[in-house]
Amino acid sequence: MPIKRPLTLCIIYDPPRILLGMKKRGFGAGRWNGFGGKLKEGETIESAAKREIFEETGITAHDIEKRGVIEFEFSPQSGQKNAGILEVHVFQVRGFTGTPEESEEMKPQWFSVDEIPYDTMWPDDIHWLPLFLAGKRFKGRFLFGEHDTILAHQLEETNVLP
Ligand code: 6U4
Repeated sequence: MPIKRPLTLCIIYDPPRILLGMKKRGFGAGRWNGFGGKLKEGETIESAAKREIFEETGITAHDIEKRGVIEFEFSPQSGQKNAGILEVHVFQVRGFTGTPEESEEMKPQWFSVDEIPYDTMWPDDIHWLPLFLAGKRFKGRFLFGEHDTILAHQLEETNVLP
């Protein structure tokens, strides 16, 4: 059984606008993404989420709510060796203070929800982000192949999140 690695992914949704970040380096570079990353030792998923939001945007999040959990698995053709299974915990940032500022890792930008740049996002986002924006809770699983193509996926609304 491959190991599961928890990651956070935080979406600052302040209707009708959404804050995304252009990832400048590392995993997912060149894509618009939410904010987040790995947990540091001793952190809860929530505290890691708030830390990453601050590090990547300069915003202080006061009120975050878990909205989804998505597992990402990489087939041998994907080229992501030893990635294991990424267990991504998706949060909505409801209350925050501060103004987004560019960091070493991310260039944040507000988008209207009508103009979400799905073409330059992870290919799974177009599946689950509409559920997120509609106020649903969800869980899912995506299998990636070569060039980050989705080979298979499951996605469902749920009220029970881990
Ligand atoms: P560091 O240590 O900062 O260099 P890095 O390899 O850049 O780490 P990290 O920790 O920033 O990665 O985490 C990756 C981020 O990408 C997390 O917020 C989760 C997010 N992510 C991973 N797979 C994703 C996917 N398929 N769709 C998506 N976000 C994804 O929308």
